[in-house]
Amino acid sequence: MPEPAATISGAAFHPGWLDAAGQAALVGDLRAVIAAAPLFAPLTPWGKPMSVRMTSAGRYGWYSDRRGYRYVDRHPAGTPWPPIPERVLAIWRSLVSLDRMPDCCLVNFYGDGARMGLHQDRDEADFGWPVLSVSLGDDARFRIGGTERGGKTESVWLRSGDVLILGGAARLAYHGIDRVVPGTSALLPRGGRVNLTLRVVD
Ligand code: MD6
Ligand code: FE
Repeated sequence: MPEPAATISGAAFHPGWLDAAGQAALVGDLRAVIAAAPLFAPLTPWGKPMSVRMTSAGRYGWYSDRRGYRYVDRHPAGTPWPPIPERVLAIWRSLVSLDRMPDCCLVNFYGDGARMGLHQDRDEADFGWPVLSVSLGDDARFRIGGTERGGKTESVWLRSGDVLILGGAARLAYHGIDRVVPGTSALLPRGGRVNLTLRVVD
């Protein structure tokens, strides 16, 4: 597997992994995913809608409501999640593995003012598999720390086309998005940011 250009708190950072044409093609694929499985704002376990709107592709989609965080096999409308686009799977094959494909591609959309608080990705069964993230659209400040809440953190700007992989000792690192800067990318005609995360679920 290719060496990352940098490591941030143990996460492998591949800035500019996708060129402009690759990013635009991916946006086209995601339009089809969102047409089949519209974005929605999950409720936190405390009953408040998240500022990030989400949907998923794959065998499982990530979901949250008052009953907590979990993976479900249907969109809230009752329809199956659409398949993960081949172009997305190709990124996983290049950077993670040929032996097992992800079960879920979570699609996060950040409009005006959306952010994501520090969290761990730990709803999956096997932490031996990394989580791979792809950034598209406006620049975002990503914050990452250790495996304990309240520890030291560092931040990195994620730009359109960047790939970041949380694996190994960083698999359970706390991380989040402090802010997204409007107008920093022309990829999405109405602005905003999309983040894809690929996960092996079970
Ligand atoms: C985001 N990313 O970039 C939020 N999770 O919008 C994540 O929550 C994330 O970047 C697991 C692994 C990589 C990530
Ligand atoms: Fe995460």
